[in-house]
Amino acid sequence: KFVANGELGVVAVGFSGGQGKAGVDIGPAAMIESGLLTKLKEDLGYEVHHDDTVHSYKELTPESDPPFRGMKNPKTVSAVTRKISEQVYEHAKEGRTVLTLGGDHSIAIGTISGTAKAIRERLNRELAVIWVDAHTDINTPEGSDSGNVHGMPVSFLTGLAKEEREDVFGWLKSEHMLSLKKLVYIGLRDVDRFEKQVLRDHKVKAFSMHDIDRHGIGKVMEMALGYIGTDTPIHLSFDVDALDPMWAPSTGTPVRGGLTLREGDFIAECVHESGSMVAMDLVEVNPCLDPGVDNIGSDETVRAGCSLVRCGLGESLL
Ligand code: NNH
Ligand code: MN
Ligand code: MN
Ligand code: MN
Repeated sequence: KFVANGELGVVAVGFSGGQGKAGVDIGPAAMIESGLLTKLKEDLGYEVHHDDTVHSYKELTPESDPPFRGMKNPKTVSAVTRKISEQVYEHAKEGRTVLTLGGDHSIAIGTISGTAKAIRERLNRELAVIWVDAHTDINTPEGSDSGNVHGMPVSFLTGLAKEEREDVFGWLKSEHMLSLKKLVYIGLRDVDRFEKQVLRDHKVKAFSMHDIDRHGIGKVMEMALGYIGTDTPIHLSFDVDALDPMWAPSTGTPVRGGLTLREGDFIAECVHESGSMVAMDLVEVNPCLDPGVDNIGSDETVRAGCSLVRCGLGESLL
């Protein structure tokens, strides 16, 4: 068993190019300023490895980046996720648990590819991914209605979408990839028609809000972790929009009828408790989108994001 060594690698990604709304790039700073990393050190006892930087990757922005195969900012998102992949890999190869704070969900192309590569090299194992989200983010460029790459990361990571061009995700090699059989979704409620067909064609394991209502979150987590098995490293990719907008209103695409904060925390706790979690992403916190007054919506969303991270890293253990 791959035991956690008490070391945590943190990558803070201030990036919003995978979608159209400004502000998701300040999500990580908001979570860090609210004291998240200090808590992880002082209360949870992690040895935190962080470069004290919220990376914006501005130096990687190409001069011109017109749409390609319908994708918006293709070269920018490719270059940024390639860099994130290396950063995450460098942490993971040392046996550190890796926490990535986003940023929009396109950054998972980097985080998951970096973890997958390190886990193959270090443990000779394939990675499993638990993707907690209102959305499946499995559009191919041609299947996407929006052209936003944050709706496509899973298709590139699983090889459903392929592109030869090195500067448009062609850098993704087999060692970076994830099997569609090792993917589990939780919290779905806004899945595009094209994506539903992909889930059916490939029999992807998915627990929608309907399944959570039917079975309860306890049973759903039992089934999700049972499907993955006890001997497979897990990357938890948590989109804050999985939570109901009541708890996380400040996000780019809020969808009503979502998880309570407690259900979200419980998911993260169960993944932690499995002892198999090797990495976690917390993405799509956008403090600039606030439907409330006096920043109440963004404060609550940041608070919820921090809570999910702490639960994933073991806060609730007695
Ligand atoms: N499915 C839509 C798209 O591809 C929306 C994706 N938006 C998200 N995903 N926030 O988590 O554009
Ligand atoms: Mn960093
Ligand atoms: Mn997402
Ligand atoms: Mn989403």
